[in-house]
Amino acid sequence: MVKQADEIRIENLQVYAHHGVFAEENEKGQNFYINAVLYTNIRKAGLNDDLTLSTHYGEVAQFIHDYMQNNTYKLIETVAERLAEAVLLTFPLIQSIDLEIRKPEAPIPLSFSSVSVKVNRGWKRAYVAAGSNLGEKEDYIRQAADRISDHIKIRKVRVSDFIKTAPYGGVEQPDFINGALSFETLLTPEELLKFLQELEQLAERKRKVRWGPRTLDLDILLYEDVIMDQEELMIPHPDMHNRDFVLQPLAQLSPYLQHPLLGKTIEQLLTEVKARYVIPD
Ligand code: A4P
Ligand code: MG
Repeated sequence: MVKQADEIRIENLQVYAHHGVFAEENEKGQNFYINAVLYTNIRKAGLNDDLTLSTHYGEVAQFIHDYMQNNTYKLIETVAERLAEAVLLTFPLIQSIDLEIRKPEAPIPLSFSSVSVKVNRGWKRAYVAAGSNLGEKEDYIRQAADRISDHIKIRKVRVSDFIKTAPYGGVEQPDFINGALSFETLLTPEELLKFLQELEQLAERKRKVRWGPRTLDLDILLYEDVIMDQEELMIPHPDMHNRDFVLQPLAQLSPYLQHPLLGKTIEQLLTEVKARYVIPD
């Protein structure tokens, strides 16, 4: 994904609102001050002098103001989290946001100028592999792709062609249908895994399959340049570079995408895997 380096800034926006842990704060209210940096691309708007090609800072400021007044939370952490998400879902040209919520009148019986929280949130690009070797294989993958597209925190979904592949890994089982997806998401890697596992459960439950080949396997291949090494979630997927049934559909979507650990493009990795399959005369 192209990193958006341009910024639109809103500084010290004052909002009288009712967030706080204490009942008195919720009843009486107090002043909050908001700093927001909106990361976006303003070149087209700048060259054409056209506001419709950018994000109207007045609308964003009003949105932040109204959101803070129309909702009441105990924690400014929650204000920051929910508000950042609401801004990103409402203004599509904003790729990410730094959002700081300051509370200079917080009920602390000490001398201080302000307390605050600051978050950075944004749309992240993720790549997912899909496989099925039971029942209406293609339907399972197609249905999962539809559910992924329908998720409110997922956008710009691209789906590869589906390919028929021989089983890999030594277990004797039916042929697979495989495909790949790319999208942008506000979900963290852990949240994305949980969502994909729910989709797997949904596919399996329908068929009441207790064991045997899987109706649906959804694996996270890549998530931005994130490298994670936990048993329940490894990113990049540890075996993706050895699997032509993963690399081929992925290369169709993003041939020049780089594997963040191996430093090679998907196309290069696919060429290498294919070369290994060539049987010498
Ligand atoms: N897990 C760790 N990292 C990840 C990640 N990046 N994405 C953990 C998803 N899950 C990840 O997965 C087991 C555990 O891996 C999860 O609890 C998760 O926390 P699973 O899908 O529940 O179980 P599984 O399917 O037995 O494991 P896995 O690793 O998905 O299986 P494989 O290795 O992908 O094997 N041949 C062809 N031609 N096409 C295929 O699609 N698929 C398999 C499945 C075998 N042969 C195949 C194909
Ligand atoms: Mg899996």
